[in-house]
Amino acid sequence: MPLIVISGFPSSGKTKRTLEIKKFLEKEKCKTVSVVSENDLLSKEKNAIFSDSRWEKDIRGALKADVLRLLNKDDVVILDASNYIKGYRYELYCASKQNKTTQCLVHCLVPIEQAWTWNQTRLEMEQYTREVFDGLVMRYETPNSSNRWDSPMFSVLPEDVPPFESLYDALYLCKPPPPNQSTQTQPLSSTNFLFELDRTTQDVTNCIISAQKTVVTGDKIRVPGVDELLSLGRKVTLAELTRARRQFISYTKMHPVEDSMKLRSLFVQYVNTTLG
Ligand SMILES: *[C@@H]1O[C@H](CO)[C@@H](O)[C@H](O)[C@H]1NC(C)=O
Ligand SMILES: *[C@@H]1O[C@H](CO)[C@@H](O)[C@H](O)[C@H]1NC(C)=O
Ligand SMILES: *[C@@H]1O[C@H](CO)[C@@H](O)[C@H](O)[C@H]1NC(C)=O
Ligand SMILES: *[C@@H]1O[C@H](CO)[C@@H](O)[C@H](O)[C@H]1NC(C)=O
Ligand SMILES: CC(=O)N[C@H]1CO[C@H](CO)[C@@H](O)[C@@H]1O
Repeated sequence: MPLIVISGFPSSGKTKRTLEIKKFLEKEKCKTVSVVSENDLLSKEKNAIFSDSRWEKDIRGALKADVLRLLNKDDVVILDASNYIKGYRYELYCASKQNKTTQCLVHCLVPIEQAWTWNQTRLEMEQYTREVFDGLVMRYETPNSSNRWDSPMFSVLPEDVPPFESLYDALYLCKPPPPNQSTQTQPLSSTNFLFELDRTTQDVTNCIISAQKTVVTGDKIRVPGVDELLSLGRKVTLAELTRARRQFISYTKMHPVEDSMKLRSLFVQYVNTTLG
């Protein structure tokens, strides 16, 4: 009866996690597991669907109906979809509550560029266009375990093994996840930090690229939110910025800074020094 809601960016490994969890519950816990998958409904038309809010809404409705139908049975239901809308996750929560089943959320957390890279390695007809991908990332309402409908929440990073036993406990023993998740999954602050890091650096990159289109080459560039001016002295390419961004991200992951304004300014300084 329990419901597992998967959530994450496009191409963030949701289906992979779904299959891992399914296998664990079937093999180790002798449960029957049904998967309701967005992929089955999106088929080859995902780009068209995610560009059409009404069509998208129909798909969400169909997925929810499938989940509700299965929730009545005595098995685990995993909803493998982006589930990016907060209100939608709330509706699912209300439905499972009404059906007196437990629920938990598995958040597949990957940096945006990694998700995009993963999506690039698939068959062409299965790929998202950049526009649709970016739109989905932008609309993504990040789950927050402080919301009762997003809780208990398990964040799984690409290199993590999903916390199978904790998941099982949360669903069947109604035990909340242990407070010390840090050994299995990243603590919430790091979770948010990765997002901040990804977004902030992407935003700065975009600012620089668009500023370069309007200023005279060599002029200083003002990045909103940063006092000091960026002085590159030449036109830098997107490839250079992307490389700098990747280096900055891997460095900063090891040396987290929680304040996003500070991150912004550090990244601008980094670009200033490495590309200027
Ligand atoms: C992109 O992501 C979708 C949804 O996760 C997946 O079905 C598709 O195979 C992926 N293709 C890429 C390009 O990853
Ligand atoms: C999560 O929700 C809590 C309470 O509403 C809020 O204080 C916190 O900032 C939120 N976290 C994020 C990352 O939005
Ligand atoms: C949680 O982790 C901290 C630091 O690793 C440790 O000191 C503490 O004892 C742990 N708490 C529990 C309940 O395991
Ligand atoms: C960039 O470097 C120049 C000198 O090379 C300096 O004047 C400027 O303040 C620096 N800007 C930032 C944002 O660090
Ligand atoms: C068995 C059971 O209670 N099923 C209910 C689950 O929730 C949906 C919608 O919330 C109801 O329509 C079902 O009757």
